[in-house]
Amino acid sequence: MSNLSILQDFPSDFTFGVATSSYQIEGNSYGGCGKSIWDDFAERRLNGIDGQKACNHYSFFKEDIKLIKDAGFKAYRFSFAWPRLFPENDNQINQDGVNFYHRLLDEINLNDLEPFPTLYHWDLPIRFIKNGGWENKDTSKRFADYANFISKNFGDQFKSVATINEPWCISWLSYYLGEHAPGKKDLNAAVNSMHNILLAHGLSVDSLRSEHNHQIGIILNNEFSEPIDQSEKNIQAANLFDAIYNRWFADAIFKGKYPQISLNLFEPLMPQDYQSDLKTISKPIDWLGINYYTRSLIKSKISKDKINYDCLRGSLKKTDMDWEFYPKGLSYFINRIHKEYDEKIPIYITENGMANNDRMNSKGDIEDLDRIEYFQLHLQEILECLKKGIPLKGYFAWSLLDNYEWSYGYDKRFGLIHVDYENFSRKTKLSYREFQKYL
Ligand code: GCO
Repeated sequence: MSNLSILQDFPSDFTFGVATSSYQIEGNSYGGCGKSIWDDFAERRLNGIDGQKACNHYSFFKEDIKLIKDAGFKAYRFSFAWPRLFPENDNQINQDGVNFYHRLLDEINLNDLEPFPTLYHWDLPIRFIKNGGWENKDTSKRFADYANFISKNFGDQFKSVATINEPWCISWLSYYLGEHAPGKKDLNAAVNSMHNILLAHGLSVDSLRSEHNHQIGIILNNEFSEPIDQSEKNIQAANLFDAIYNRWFADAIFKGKYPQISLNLFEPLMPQDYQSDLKTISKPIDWLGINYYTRSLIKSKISKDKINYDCLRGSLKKTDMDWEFYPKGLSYFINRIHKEYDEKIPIYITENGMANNDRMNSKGDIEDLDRIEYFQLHLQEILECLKKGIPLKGYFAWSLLDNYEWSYGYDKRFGLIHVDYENFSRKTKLSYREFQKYL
């Protein structure tokens, strides 16, 4: 039977934590938070299933921090909600929002947990929509100001900070595939947002450093791409997928350039001065976060816009998202960053976990054995990488709580802790107690 005894094999300076994000847990109907592009998207596309209440972490944050502490975790990754701090415009501060994050950070620090805030986990204030959101470079500049505000006001309460969570999701998934807010399907919009989100990162590195000596990182989601067979056309298709999904962002940050195979397609659509922006985008950072969940099988197809691939799922064991268990992909990316990008960069696994079709047993308990297995298999890969001497610093399980899983609403449960969305009660699952047992 799966268990997490592997946790005992990790060095004592390796950090274990849990991760969440603002829109997914806080509840933006509380405390004067403004609307984000996700409220608009939920209304238009998800039958109004939104994050208005979510887990009401806004009211229950002390209880949640205590749960993190009681499990034995040492760090907590959360995100600031831009619309909570600036609900109406870029100059008018919501004091309740400021107080909330002060109290949250105090609580984290009082419990001897290390805060790992992320500045942007997708809840762009709704007012940016009319200017084109991330299609518009001005949003990147506004983001740098917002980053500066956070450092100025909260910077003595945390050391590590991540600028952006998952630029691929913010751009390609949201502006080309149309599956996330704002739900566009437009290659031009996607390419511009793929650049502007990176520029937002680069500009904010400077605006953060101008206030505090932070440890600054960015968080990239990586998905392993495997051609469905070894035919030349499917290998090429998998390479293109990899260049758009993974390498686009890593190349820009670590090498100051974009991968040629995707650039060949995108260059005519890029903003004119993109090359000079790449200098800003590739400013040195202090650590890299990798979010990893699964692989895709890639099959070539002919498409008008030359995005010539389809993504398929294989026949390995799957999570409730229909994502295959593919732990080898995690060590693949850790090795790749280490060997091909920067052998010194400290790496954190900032998200990893699974949605499970959790069922309560007759005792009212959730024995989420598949989730325990998922964690165990991925932790094994990390341990192998550590043994090779790769500077891996920590691991954050996704997620502390069941929460708002974006376009899937509340159906998919990723938490170590079950949430009853009627009364917000929290109940630990077996996976939580496995971490607790071995941490
Ligand atoms: C992510 C997301 C999370 C998701 C998780 C599962 O950063 O991809 O941060 O918000 O809930 O990945 O899909």
